[in-house]
Amino acid sequence: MEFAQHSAVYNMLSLGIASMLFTSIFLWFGRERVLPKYRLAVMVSATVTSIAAYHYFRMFDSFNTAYPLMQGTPESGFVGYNVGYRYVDWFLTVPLLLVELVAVLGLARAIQSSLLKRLVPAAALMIVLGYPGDMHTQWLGLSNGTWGALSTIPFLYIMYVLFVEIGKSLSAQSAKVQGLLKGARLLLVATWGVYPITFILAMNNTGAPSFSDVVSREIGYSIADILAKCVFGLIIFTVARIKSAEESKEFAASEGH
Ligand SMILES: *C/C=C(C)/C=C/C=C(C)/C=C/C1=C(C)CCCC1(C)C
Repeated sequence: MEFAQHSAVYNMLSLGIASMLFTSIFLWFGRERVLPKYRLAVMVSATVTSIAAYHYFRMFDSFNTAYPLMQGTPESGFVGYNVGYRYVDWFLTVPLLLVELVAVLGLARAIQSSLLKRLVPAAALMIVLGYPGDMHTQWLGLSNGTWGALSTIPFLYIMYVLFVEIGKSLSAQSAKVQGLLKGARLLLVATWGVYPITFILAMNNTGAPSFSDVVSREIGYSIADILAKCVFGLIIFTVARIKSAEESKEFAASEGH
């Protein structure tokens, strides 16, 4: 690995730690500044970035052990970089991101649970099926591309539920909230779309990923993570605050609206 490649991944993972950690702290402190009914959405957002902050520390460590710097030159260490941290992170955080989106909508309980019963298992399945592809082990004799294609099935199902099913509930929201939620949904689709593209760019059906595969994959996933977890979480927080002010005059007055 070249020094520039090493620095790019090193700095990206470091930015990941800073973004996840400080968004978590902000959201944990901010949770009191919304009505109680929206607190769950904010706390789930904070949980997502906290889980990710932990895993970014692990990835940073794993990367430095896999490619230690010897007198300024990156060498290959005795153990490989463990992409498993990302997948364990996603297995926990991707279903929770969908929970935070559904929670902030403030829908009737029955609709909320029917949406989550479909979204959460689909999200978990998408991550589980993607892992063997990014591990590059040709598990069960299937190529990385085949695992990626299998993972795309639940991915498309999630997109369908977000657009068609959640789209129906948007008309019940105020114009201001509708605009923000449409923005949040667009951000979700645009950033979640970066993951399969990154997967394809680093997909190497002939064995272990090359250095440049590792570099493009780590940079792609890290940028997408910061947008899909931190920026998305801050939009959810803003939606929760606007809805709180719309629904309670006392809250609006106490927050100086
Ligand atoms: C915070 C982490 C997030 C939002 C991760 C999202 C991950 C995906 C949408 C991954 C999707 C994949 C495919 C659709 C096919 C190839 C394999 C994956 C797992 C990269």
